Amino acid sequence: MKKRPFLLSLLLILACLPTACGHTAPNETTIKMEAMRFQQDEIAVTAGQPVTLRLVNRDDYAHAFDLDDFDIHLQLAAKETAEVSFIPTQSGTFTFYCGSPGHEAAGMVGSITVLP
Ligand SMILES: [Cu+2]
Repeated sequence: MKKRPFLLSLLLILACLPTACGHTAPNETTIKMEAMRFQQDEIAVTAGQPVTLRLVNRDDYAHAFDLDDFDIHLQLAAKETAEVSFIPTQSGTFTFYCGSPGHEAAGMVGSITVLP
């Protein structure tokens, strides 16, 4: 009996973790660009739900974020942050990359999976 309040609060904390607490909007994902890499290179979102991608360029040179399948093309100057919002309608796995010359070949690629 004594353990119940503890368990209950633990459950509440766990239930709170994913999105419910409102610190971060659902489906908002931050992708940091650093040292010629996307630090988050595997992203999963849900079809039909609005998604906001927040791109943070931490390098001292420009990067780009290109997601051809959704016609998203962002240019980020050194140390710049940009956001893009869209609603993915088709499920599948799509590739994003940095369109700056040579960056994709150097490893600036990732994938976004849209779950049905
Ligand atoms: Cu780049």
